[in-house]
Amino acid sequence: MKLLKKFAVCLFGCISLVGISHAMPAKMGQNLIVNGNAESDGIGSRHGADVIPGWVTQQQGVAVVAYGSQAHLPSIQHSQQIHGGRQFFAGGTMKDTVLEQFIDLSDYSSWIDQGIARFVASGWFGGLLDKNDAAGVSFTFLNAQQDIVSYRLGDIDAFARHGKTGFVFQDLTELIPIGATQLMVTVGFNQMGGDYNHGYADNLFFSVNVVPAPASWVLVLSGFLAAAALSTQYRPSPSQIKEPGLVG
Ligand SMILES: [Ca+2]
Repeated sequence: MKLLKKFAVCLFGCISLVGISHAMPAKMGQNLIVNGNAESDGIGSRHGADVIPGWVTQQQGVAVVAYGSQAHLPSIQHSQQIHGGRQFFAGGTMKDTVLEQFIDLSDYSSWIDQGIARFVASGWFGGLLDKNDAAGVSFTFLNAQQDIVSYRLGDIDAFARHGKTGFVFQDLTELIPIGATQLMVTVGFNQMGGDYNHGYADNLFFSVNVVPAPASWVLVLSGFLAAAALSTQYRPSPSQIKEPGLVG
């Protein structure tokens, strides 16, 4: 009888939580960055693109480059290591270039304003051999008063890449500041020398989740010890990647 009672309580809890999850925005947990993977057009050139879907290109210098398009650039093998698809972003022909994108967070206000919304941000950041050109991304949260809280990933220099051409993964999970209504995503490419900006970026990712993740709650209530594993299904951390996007 006791067991039946416990089961009924658990079932009620699960049904309630499923009900909550249904009320959540459809994109909860999904990547909200448009064209964060540089795959939304077929440019694939070393030169700057006039238009990159999803992004405002402040100096029109940022290039969408095809993996393996030139011998010294990141290869198809690099792409296979990081699931990079056909193309990546490069700083291009301008010394310092920027991509910018705004993401509306108002669909998530109920959770953000309770302090229970967290974000997961990640990306692959790279460069060429011993050149210190680097790309980094700032995630800047804005509220109605334009007060800002900012986080940054990337800026991987040649030392961090062991002097190899390729990409290094970085990720970050934090609570979204209470009151945030908008996110500004700014990708900066900084050239340190030479005649081409070899700061690279690919697979830029930003998602919103609730703390703790509803799926984990259901599993905990159901008594499954696997809950912890499921709730950390986001992305591998750098320490889990043996050779993070760097080929010989
Ligand atoms: Ca890509």
